[in-house]
Amino acid sequence: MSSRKARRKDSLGFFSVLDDDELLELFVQFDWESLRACALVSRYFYLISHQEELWKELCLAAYVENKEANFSWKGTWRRTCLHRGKNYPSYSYERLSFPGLPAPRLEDKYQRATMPLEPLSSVRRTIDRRSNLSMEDFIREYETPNRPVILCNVTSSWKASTQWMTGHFLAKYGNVMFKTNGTTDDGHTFKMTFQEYVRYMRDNKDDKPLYLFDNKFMQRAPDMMEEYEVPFFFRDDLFDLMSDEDRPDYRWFLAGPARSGSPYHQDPHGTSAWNALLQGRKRWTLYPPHQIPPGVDPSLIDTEYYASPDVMKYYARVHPKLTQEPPFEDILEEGEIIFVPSGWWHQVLNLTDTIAITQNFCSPRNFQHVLRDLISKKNRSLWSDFRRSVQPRYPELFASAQPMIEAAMKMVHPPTESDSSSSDESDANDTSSSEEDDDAMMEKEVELIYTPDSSSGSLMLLVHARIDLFMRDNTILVRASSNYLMEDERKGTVHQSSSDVTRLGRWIPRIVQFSTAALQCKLRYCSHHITPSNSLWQLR
Ligand SMILES: O=C(O)CCC(=O)C(=O)O
Ligand SMILES: [Fe+2]
Repeated sequence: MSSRKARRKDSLGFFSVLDDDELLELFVQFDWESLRACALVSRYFYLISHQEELWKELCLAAYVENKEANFSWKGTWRRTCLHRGKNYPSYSYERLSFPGLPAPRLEDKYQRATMPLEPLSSVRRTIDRRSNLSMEDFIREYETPNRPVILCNVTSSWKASTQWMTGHFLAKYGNVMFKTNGTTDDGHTFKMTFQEYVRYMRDNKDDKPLYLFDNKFMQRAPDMMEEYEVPFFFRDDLFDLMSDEDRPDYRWFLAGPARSGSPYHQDPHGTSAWNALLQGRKRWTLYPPHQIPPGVDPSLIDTEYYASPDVMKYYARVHPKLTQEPPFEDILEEGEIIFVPSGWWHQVLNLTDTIAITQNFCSPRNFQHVLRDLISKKNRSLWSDFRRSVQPRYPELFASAQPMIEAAMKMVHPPTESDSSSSDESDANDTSSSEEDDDAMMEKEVELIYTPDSSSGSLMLLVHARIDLFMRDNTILVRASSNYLMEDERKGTVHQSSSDVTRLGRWIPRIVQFSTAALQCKLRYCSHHITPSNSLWQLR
């Protein structure tokens, strides 16, 4: 065994059969007390249990109960989480590093969080950039042929162009809660005030920073609606004929620090979009609809909105090895607007702190793309609501799209012998669904137990953790629970915790291989009054 492997095994014990990604998926099951305790097991446990993404998950989950309003950023996700605990003694220490310890995945994450962005901050610009474009020219040269373009000198009359810089914006909207792209444990969007978000933007060390991404900003900050306007190129929007409740989400306020961004995706419902940048710089990469970008997993396109790696993962792993045709690429500068045509794949990396506003729309030019998408995605209520609202006003658009509508319908519902007709009316009324049978939980498949060796010192942390695996439909579910007892000055204290059933998958087969053995894991515990750097001398 190579010495690197041996060192890893020595520090991880039985857990060394799991690779770093698998360990992270396991550790994400723990509550904050377990995760904090794990740092004292060994050097490798320390490294894993200090991963910010684990603490980020815990933070987002914690603020469900706390109604999110009290969120206060403390410089790292770990500190933010721990310092909200009532009994946690607050002391600070330097985070340890173990240069000799091989932890390839964790090192990759660190590399993504720290790699300089300068080399990505200039690019051969391959998207047209136009000033003073007329509506006619925009339609003829870009919208009808479905080609991207960057528009200059459009936002200068907006209040937002001078007031939506973080400083100004903070003064006016600092106390407003905005939605982020984080999800809480109960499936809600994680929100925070702009003030806290700015503090987070300034000193986070994430490789995949939380992105402020709010489709309801106008409800909490209605003044913002007066501070920008839809550019005249994009005012034809057939979705405007639907009620606000019925139409799909279509406008977002976006703010994010360097390294945040949007992985490759195609915008929803076949719409086109415009994205106006009020502060900062964004690197855009686009591919036409038929060309699946490198890094996108074709097997996930139908089920995942982002079937692609995070933006920084893309730049660290995929970008250096690009062999296929280069994307259309450019850097959107402050005050510019990019037009993203229907169906185009696009990815965005924020190169600095950024503030932007974006809207999606359906005009007579991308109308057929939208229809095809609404029909093919089998979103029947949206399709029938759209048709009910738009057809009376634009009968000629529907008439000219009729052959396409019929062809798309046939693709979704190939006619069977018993079908005398396959009219779209019957499709719109079809309410059949494949609902999950929630009671179909099958029996437990495997139980893993690890217990400590009780001979390693007077201060002991006993950990008994249990991982239950379930099969439901074709998905493996995991439930982790742990209880432990600290024999220090808090003698007799028993903490119990259990995390929710979570959908996982990849690491299970590896565990199942040796599931028959009980896992023995030596834990040495030092009182939390001793800083980890003092205590770790005895750890492997
Ligand atoms: O991160 C960005 O600016 C791009 C956002 C985007 O593509 C979207 O909202 O669909
Ligand atoms: Fe998009």
